[in-house]
Amino acid sequence: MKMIKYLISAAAALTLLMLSAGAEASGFIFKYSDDAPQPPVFDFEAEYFDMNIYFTDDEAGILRLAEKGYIDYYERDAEVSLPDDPVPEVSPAALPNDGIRAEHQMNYEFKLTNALGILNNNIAVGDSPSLRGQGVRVGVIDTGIGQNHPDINYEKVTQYDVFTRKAVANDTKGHGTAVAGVIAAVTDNEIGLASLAPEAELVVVKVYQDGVQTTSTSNILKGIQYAVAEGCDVINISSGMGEINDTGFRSMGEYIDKISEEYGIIVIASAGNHDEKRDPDPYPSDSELSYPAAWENVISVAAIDDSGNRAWFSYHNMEVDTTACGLNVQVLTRTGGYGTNSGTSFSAPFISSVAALVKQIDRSVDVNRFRTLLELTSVDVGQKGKDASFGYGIVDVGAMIDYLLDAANSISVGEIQQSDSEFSVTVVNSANEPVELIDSWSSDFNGQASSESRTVTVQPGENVLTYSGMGDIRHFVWLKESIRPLCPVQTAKYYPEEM
Ligand SMILES: [Ca+2]
Ligand SMILES: [Ca+2]
Repeated sequence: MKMIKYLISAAAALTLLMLSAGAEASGFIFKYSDDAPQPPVFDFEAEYFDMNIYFTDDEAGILRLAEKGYIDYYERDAEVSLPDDPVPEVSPAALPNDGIRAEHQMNYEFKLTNALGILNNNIAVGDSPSLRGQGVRVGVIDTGIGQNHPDINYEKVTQYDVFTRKAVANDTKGHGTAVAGVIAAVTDNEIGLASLAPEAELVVVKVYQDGVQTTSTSNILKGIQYAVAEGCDVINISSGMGEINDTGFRSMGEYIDKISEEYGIIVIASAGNHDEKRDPDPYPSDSELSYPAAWENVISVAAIDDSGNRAWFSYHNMEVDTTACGLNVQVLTRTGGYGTNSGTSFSAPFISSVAALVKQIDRSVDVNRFRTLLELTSVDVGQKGKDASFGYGIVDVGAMIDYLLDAANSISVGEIQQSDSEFSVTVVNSANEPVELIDSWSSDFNGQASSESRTVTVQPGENVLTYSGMGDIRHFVWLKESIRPLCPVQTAKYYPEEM
């Protein structure tokens, strides 16, 4: 298990802060103690985030709180950057501005014929006409989005700029537009690019200021929090930082832990890029880490080239979970055209689009289960098993979707059995992993109705679910937060003789 230990207590941090030169960003993030007097009234200006985390420029103010023992920790707001793109965006005129289509997009062509099958065959799931990310919200914490692109469906885009606090996130760099297009470019509209999740709703949060190439941990944190408030199921962060000690990452990391564990949000980030060309050694020693990608509750996405080798720039370390094409990725440009970009910034959003499809099928899939799905269904390449270059391997979207649908089909529910006033059903889980179900019972005895709905985890094999009651009994099971019911309603009657 990956663990980052924070050894910096509030008191020790004082020393470290004085010693450290610090990064470009200014200000401090601090965690007001849950045990301290509430609500906090500060004698300095502080901006509330969430989880009792605040931002302020006033270090002296923090020190006063620290002396009273009111804060758990504080940390310097630090610089976060877009990974350096190893290949700059080419002129849009160098590429056709229409008809690029899926067959020229390496992420579809390479080992992903099943993905193309999904695009072309519109697999029906429940009430949804097809599996294209309908009803799923994907946060894009980036540089914003171009405001006039024919391959973006703006009706499905929510925008926010953390600097202006307005609902327009105009992209002046191009990075965010490229990332957004990989996830959800309009598909089957005869122009430009295709994507896996064109019906997903994007929540594009601009966390980079115009004319500045870097941002700060507090801005990324604000972006994540906005995406969470907007109900995102998946959050893509194609940014990173190399060091997390005394960098303001603790609060971000703890927040990511909270949203992944409590809300089931899947956070996906770029593994990071080298800034100088190296030979793509297939079995390299570990490279640096980039955060948040290397954080345990984040899916770290590396990059392959068009031959399936590790892209020369891609970070390789044991925190890498998966990989996708990141060399010469066809992207949307902020000015409304098309171009190519390279970098893990553009492989990560492909995995975010995959996660959107997974969430469409089963909302209960969290980061741990998504990682398990990657392990179970990816095409293993490179060293056998999970490795530093490819993680669990190259995603096979079709196999993952099939696996998920099979998991839904793996549940069979027996008829209601009765013994005295207790009822039971036997649920058989023929998958090889536990499945979460909503187990609902109701009874109606001479007009007195009662019902119970509970979440149960059914282990592989036979599981017996029991309930007490009498009268007309009804029972049914749903895959948790899924659009797929698992069985018809079962009914039974129990009216004791003596009543
Ligand atoms: Ca298109
Ligand atoms: Ca491998």
